[in-house]
Amino acid sequence: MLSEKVEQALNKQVRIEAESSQVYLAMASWAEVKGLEGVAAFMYMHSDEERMHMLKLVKYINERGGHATISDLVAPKTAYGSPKEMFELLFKHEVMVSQSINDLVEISLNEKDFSTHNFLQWYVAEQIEEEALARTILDKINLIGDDKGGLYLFDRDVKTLTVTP
Ligand code: OFO
Repeated sequence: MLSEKVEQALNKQVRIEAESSQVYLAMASWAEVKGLEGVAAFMYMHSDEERMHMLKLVKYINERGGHATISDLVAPKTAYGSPKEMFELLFKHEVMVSQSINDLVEISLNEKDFSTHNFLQWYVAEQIEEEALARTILDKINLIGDDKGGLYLFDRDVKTLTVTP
């Protein structure tokens, strides 16, 4: 059985993962409209992954006798000044998600909920990957600068960059 504190914190994470999915979806749509097909494909795929992160939490909460609640979400930004600005936001977003997972791990330990602590290790590992990927992409974007040819090649190759869901 989940304590109220852990249940609340897990439900907060359900919302954050759902918002992440929306953040990536908004980025996918913007990139598609701007003709960045590869970036759009990457973002659509990532949006699906975030939904999977959310569902995994929903199932876990309900399995442990809690109730996963689905709430309304904060609307994501829908336009960006440049691909660079978009990827900077993505990186910041993932750092925020990591922080939230870390807080959750701390709560599970304080509540002596070792099952939840164990369950969360998957998210801890996932965030290491996601942050590293976001940083790699940002480095590439910074290297490209204003070079249109570089952006074309980046768009072609970014589809191959992925994290394991
Ligand atoms: Fe990209 O964050 Fe989920 O876990």
